[in-house]
Amino acid sequence: MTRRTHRTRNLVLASTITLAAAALSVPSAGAAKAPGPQANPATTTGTARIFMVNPVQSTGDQSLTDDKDSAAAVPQSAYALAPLRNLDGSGYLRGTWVTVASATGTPAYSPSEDFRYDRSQDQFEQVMAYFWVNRAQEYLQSLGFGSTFPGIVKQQFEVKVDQYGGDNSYQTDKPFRIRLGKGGVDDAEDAEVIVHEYGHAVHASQVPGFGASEEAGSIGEAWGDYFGVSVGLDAADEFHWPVKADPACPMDWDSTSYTDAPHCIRSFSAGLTVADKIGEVHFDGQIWSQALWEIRNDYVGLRKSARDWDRTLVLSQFRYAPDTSFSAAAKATYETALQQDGAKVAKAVKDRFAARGITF
Ligand SMILES: [Ca+2]
Ligand SMILES: [Ca+2]
Ligand SMILES: [Ca+2]
Ligand SMILES: [Zn+2]
Repeated sequence: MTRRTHRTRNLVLASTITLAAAALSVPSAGAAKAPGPQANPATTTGTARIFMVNPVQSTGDQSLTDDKDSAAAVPQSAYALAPLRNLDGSGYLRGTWVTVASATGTPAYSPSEDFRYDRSQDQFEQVMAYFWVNRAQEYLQSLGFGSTFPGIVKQQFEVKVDQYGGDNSYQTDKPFRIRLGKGGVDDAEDAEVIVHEYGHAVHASQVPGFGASEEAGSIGEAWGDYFGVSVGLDAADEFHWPVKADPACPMDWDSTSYTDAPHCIRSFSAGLTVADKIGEVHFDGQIWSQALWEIRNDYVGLRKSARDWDRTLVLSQFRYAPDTSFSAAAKATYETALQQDGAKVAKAVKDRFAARGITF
């Protein structure tokens, strides 16, 4: 079954989201020996030319537009070269954690594993999809998922780029797969869209059938937005990429097609509480994502780190019921924070949820 989309305007789908049981069982802890990006001797590392998350975030230029997918619409300075890891050596975008299974246009192919394209070329989106799904999996592993803790989507993940004509992306969990659309700005030109969709697979991997209530669906959308932002900021930090837009902004580039500047598909500071719910998962998700973002900042302020929070948050998600309520999920998150990180940050977790009207 399909899992809807990151678009706020799909209001009608709010109460109809269901998820089939995930085909994947969670691998047992200890399946991998070392956390973090793993140098698998059976794989090769290539070179990718990618956006530094997305061109609005990295340049700060809110006036950038798609301009019919033209190469000239985005400055060269918005691109960076980065290692493309865990490739299978075939010269195609196939690897341990992701495979670009089919795509609009000729599949990217480089015997020397050197994948440099511009945004007007279909292969650019293919490279972005490979890089960012691999990166998201590496990020989870760097937090201990797949070593200290159970693995999450720890398998080859299939991405189809631009096959879907609308300005929409979606994720399915039988098998795990995302499709990235080509409406407006090509969805795979924005890392935060790619990782958002992969975020749905994270939930489905952790809790088969997750998303079976409106509030669970809202948590899924919120997590996707938060995960996209967090994975992007982690990469920006590692590679010293500029972040010249509000870091708390998901999908700055994709949303240039359908929002006013400053472009963000949704907000982590909307100030919504449960009293403002409208029964639409993307909108209502902003209640949850604001808490996630504020807790992240609290962790940093309390001498923990964003990575500590992300580890605790993901760990807590194993404890969410498929049809969880905000309240039950917040309680599970609080209890996980208390176990993992101590009373001081756990209190911050409780307080930030309470400020959104989520109590337990
Ligand atoms: Ca493109
Ligand atoms: Ca788009
Ligand atoms: Ca962003
Ligand atoms: Zn979504």
